[in-house]
Amino acid sequence: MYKNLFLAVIVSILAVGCTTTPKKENALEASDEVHVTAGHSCTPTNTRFTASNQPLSQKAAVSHEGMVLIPEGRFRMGADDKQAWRDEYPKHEVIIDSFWMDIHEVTNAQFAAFVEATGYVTTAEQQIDWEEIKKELPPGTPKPDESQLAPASLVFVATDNPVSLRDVSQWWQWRQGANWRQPEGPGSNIAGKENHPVVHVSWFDAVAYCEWAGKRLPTEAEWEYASRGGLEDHIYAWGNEALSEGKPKANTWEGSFPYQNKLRDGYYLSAPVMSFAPNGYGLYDMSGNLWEWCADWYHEDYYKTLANKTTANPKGPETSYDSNEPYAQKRVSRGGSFLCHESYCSGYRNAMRMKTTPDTGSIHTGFRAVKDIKG
Ligand SMILES: [Ca+2]
Ligand SMILES: [Ca+2]
Repeated sequence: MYKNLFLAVIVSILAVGCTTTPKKENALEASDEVHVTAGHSCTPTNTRFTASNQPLSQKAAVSHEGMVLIPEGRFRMGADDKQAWRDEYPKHEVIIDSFWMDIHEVTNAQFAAFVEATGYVTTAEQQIDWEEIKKELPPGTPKPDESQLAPASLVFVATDNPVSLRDVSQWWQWRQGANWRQPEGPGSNIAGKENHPVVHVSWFDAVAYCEWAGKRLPTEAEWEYASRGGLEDHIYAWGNEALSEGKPKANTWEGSFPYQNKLRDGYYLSAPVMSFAPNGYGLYDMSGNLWEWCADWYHEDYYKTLANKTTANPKGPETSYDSNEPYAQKRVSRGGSFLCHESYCSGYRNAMRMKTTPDTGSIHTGFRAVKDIKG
C-alpha cells in the first residue's frame, strides 16, 4: 500500500504542468494569442535531491577546442510567433558580451572522460534521499519501502494509441537503473554511442562537468542569442522555414506524438551530435536532439521585469516560480528534444522556455557549456 501511494504521488508530481491546448487569454499586452498557462513542461519533474556537492579533485585542461566564439551583440529576446507561451512575452532587448560556446551538446565520450577523471556519480545513479523528497509530498505520506528509493530516472515509452497530451505520465516512466550509462535502463548501454549527447544528467551534474572543464552553463539569454545565430526575430535557429518543409533540419518527433514517429529525420531517440546543419554561428543541434540546461532559475514572470528597457547580460531571476508547480524550484532548459512535435510544445523554437527541477534527469535532457573570454 505504501508502495502504491508513493508511486501515485510521484506520478502525480510528474504529471503536473503539461498542458498543451492553446487558449486565449485577455489583458496581456504582448499578444492576443497566448496560452492560459504561463509556460510549458514537456519533461515531468520531481524533486528528490539537493546539490550533490561532490568534490572534484582534478580538472581538465582548458581549451577552446570544439567551441566557437559568439560575437557580442544586441537582440530582441522572447516570443516570435503565435505558438509562443505566455512566459515568452514580452519581447525585450538584451545586450550580450562575446563568449565561447560548445558547438555541440556534451557527448557521452566527453562525459565519460569527466567521470573517469573525477569519480563523479550522477544524480540518477544515487539512492533517492527520502528526507528531501518528502518535502514535496503531502504531509504524513509514509516512507515507502527502500526498494522504491533505488536510483532511477525518466525514460520515454511510446503509447500504442493516441492519448490525451495533458497527462505526461502516459509516456514517461520512472525507471530504476536508467542513467547516462544505461539510457533506457538495465540491459541498455552507450556502446557505439560515444558521439551521442549524454542524457540523464541533472542540472547539478551539468554544473559539475562544466566546473571540471573550466567552463560554465550558458545563461538563458546567452543561449537564446546563440540559437538565433545572428538572425533577427526568426522563429527557429535555421530561420523561418517550417520544420516539415525542405530537408530535415533538426532531430524532433515527426508523425503523431507520442505513438507514431515517421522518422523523416532518421532518428527515434538521440542522434549523434552534428547530424544536421549548424546555425549561423556554427552551432549544431540548438534546435532539437536534447533539451539543454541553462544556468538560470526559471520564473514565469521574469521577462516582465525586463520589459521596455535594454538589459546587458541578464542572469535570470533571484528566485524560481512556476504556477503549474508552485512548490518546485526550477532551472531553465532550452532548444527542444527528439520528443518535440509541432502539435505539442514546438520546443525547438528559439524562444521556447522549459523549466525543470535541477535534480531531474531524463532521456531527452543534456547540456552544452560556454566559457568567458576572460578567465
Ligand atoms: Ca527524430
Ligand atoms: Ca539541443
